[in-house]
Amino acid sequence: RRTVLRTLAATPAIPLIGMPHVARAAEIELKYGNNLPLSHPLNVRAAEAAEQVKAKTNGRVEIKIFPNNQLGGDTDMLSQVRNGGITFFTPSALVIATLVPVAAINAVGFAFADYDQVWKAMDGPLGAHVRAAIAKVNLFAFEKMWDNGFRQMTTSGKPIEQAKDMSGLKIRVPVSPLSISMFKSLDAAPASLQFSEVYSSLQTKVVDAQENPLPIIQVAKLYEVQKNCAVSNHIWDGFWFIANGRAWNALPADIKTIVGDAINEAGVRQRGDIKSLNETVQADLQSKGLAFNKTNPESFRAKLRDAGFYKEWQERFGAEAWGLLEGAVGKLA
Ligand code: TF8
Repeated sequence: RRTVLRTLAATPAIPLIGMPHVARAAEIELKYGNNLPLSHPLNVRAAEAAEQVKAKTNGRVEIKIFPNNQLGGDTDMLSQVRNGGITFFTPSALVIATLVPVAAINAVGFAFADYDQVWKAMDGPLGAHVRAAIAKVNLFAFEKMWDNGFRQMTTSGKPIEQAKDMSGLKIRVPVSPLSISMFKSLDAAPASLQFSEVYSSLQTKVVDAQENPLPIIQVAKLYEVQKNCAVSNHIWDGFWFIANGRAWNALPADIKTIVGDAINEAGVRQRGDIKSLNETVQADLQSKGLAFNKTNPESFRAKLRDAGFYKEWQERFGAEAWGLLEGAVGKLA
C-alpha cells in the first residue's frame, strides 16, 4: 500500500475536468467473500455498506465484494479470512463453528421460538460470549449478527411431518458437527457437504433432502430439485460478519468506526429483509412447485431429548454458554 501512496504523491496532478467518471483508485481495498448470489439480502445490504464506506471516506476505502463462492467454498473462504487473503467473510454460525465450536450454540435444535428470543440473545450476553470466542482465533466479529433465517427441511420424496419420518433420510447438512449429531439423533442419515455442493448433490441424488431457510431455498433454486418443504423451524441460523484480526487492527481508528457503523447498520436492515421475505417467499416457492406442510415440533424435541442430544451438547458447549442459551429460551436438557 505504501508504494501506491508514494507513486500517487509523485504523480503530477492531472486535471479531471471533463472526465468525471475516472475514479481515483482507493488507498485501502478490502476484499469480502461470501457464498450467496447478489440477489440475496446479505449481498444487497453489504453492497449498501460498501457504498456508505466509500462515500464517508471520500473514496479512500473500498470494500470489494466477491459473491457466490467466486473465491471458493466456505472452507476455502474461512482459511482465506484467517490468513488475510480476504478481509471479510460472512459464514453461517454452523460453518464458523468448525473453527470456534461454541459459535454453533444458536443452532441447537428447536431452541429459539421466535425472533424476539433470537435478537435478545444474540445482541445480548450469548452473542457477546460467542464474539469473545471468535476473537480468540484472531478474527474480529462485528457486533450485529446478520440473519440467515429459521431452517426448514426439503425433500425429493415424501413429506416430513413427525420425527419418525426422518428415519433413514439421506439429508445434506452443512459441514457442522452439531448438525450431524442432531440429524443422527433423529435417526436420519446426514451427509456434510459445503453449500456450494448442495444443488448438484440433490440433482444427482447423492442425497434426497437438505435443510436451509426459505430465502436460501429461493435464491439457490433448490425448488428445482426438491418436492416438499416441511416448515420445521428446527434451527435458527445467522451469519457472523467477520474480519481478519490483523487487517482489522491495522486500520486507522476513524476508518474502523466508519466501516463498523456501516456494516452493523446494514446488518440490522438485512434482518428486516429476511423477516419480510419469510412472509412472502413461501407463496413464490409454491408457485414454483414446492409443496409445503407443517410439522409437529414436540415429536422432534422429544426424540432429541430421548436420544440425549441436549445433554451431550450442554456438556460440549460448557455450563456458561449453555446457561446463557437457556437463560434466553428456557430449559432444554
Ligand atoms: C449451509 C449454510 C447456508 C449459508 C448460506 C448459504 O447450508 O448454513 O445456510 O451458508 O449462506 O451451508
